[in-house]
Amino acid sequence: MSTFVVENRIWDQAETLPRGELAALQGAKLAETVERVQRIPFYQRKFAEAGISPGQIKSVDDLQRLPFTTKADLREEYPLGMLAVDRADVARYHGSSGTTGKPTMVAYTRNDLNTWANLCARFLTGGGLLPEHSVQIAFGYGLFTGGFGLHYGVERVGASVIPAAAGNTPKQIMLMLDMQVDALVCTPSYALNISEFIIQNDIPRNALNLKYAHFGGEPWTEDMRTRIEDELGILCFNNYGLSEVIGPGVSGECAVRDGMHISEDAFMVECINPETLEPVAPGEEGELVFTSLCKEAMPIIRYRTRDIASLNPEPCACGRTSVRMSRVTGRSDDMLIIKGVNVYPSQIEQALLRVEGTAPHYRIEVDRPDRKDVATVKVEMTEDRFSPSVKEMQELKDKIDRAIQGITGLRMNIELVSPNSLERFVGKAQRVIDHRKKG
Ligand code: DLL
Repeated sequence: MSTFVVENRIWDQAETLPRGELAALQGAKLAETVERVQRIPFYQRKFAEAGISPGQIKSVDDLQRLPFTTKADLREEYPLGMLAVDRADVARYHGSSGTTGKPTMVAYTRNDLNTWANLCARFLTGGGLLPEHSVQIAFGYGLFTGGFGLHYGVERVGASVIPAAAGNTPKQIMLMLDMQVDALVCTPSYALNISEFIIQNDIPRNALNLKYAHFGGEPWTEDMRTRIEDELGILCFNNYGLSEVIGPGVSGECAVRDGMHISEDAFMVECINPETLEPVAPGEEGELVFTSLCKEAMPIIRYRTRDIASLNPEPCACGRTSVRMSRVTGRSDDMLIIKGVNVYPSQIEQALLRVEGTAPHYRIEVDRPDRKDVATVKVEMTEDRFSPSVKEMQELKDKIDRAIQGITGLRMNIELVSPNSLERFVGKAQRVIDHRKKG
């Protein structure tokens, strides 16, 4: 465990606004946003279809009268149908990491970039960043919002950036050692690779000066946090965001680390039942929906993220007044339905991390031979458990089988594979291969 202590620090006063003041501010900004989106033909149509005129939207209570926006809508408007400003006023473009086809392009004005840096500075400050720290950013720098988003957030705090970008793990570690880096920023799955490299190469942990890390960009579990914290002797913080909404900076953990504070002065959040589209109760899981309140270039109304999480409106010990979101348990489009049971890759991860002798590198393959779903989990053994004894291998498989069954209620085929045999990822991990036809 880390001996590093993160003191409770708050970046700006908007984080602690009394709820009443926040609602008034949100109402005013919502009305402005609704006016602004009238410059976008897509929203003109949507508002007309819903029979709403912008002047009718005056307070936060009117949010639910507005139409939803989906990923499919954004695809149809590719590349810049959702732009609410002249192209001359755009300062930067990014794109979301689409697994297939074209990315979804997003745009920022100068003011948007300023807002974004401020939002990233908030969660970074909440999670330990001080102006005297140096931060290694091992996210991709490119269309992906992770690299540049965090980069400007770190600079906004006044700390120094080492823009290492993703990949080349030996070099990452060389930099971390030589530059005595204080904090690491990357995806949790890439952090796992970095940690693995450090262990495999017998690099003494005290040669590193690393104190904490900010991970985001993909789902991860509490067990994964414990694992990385133990291996690297650091504190790990979770932060969340998506390009369509702004990028990283939508929410992040504070020193209490009990949920991610949503920057509600910049976004309104809802949590809905993805089937009925009705709000779920606080604490209940549902799909997160965000409405931007201060974006100029690409304001967005009620964006259905497909991310499944729950909201906690209880006040936090840190003094921030914002609603906190739980970890994202999965994206509704990553959810597997196996024999009629809903399973998220994060549940498998949780099970595997609880079985000694397995490395947290896994792949889930699903197929449907003879019209019956069959799920196979390929999991790497750790070096010390890799054994020629059939009996030991069988015992390990049985343990994994029981752990997965305990969490998902399902039996899956377990395939043990040798250490270091599964592909490693430097950005977002791809852990599921579904051979069944979708649809
Ligand atoms: O991943 C933005 C980001 C970059 C956030 C770096 C945090 C750090 P996209 O590429 O558009 O943007 O992917 C967004 O990634 O809808 C979630 O499904 C997932 N995601 C992002 N952060 C988390 C997280 C960036 N902390 C999609 N936990 C989102 C779980 C996350 N899932």
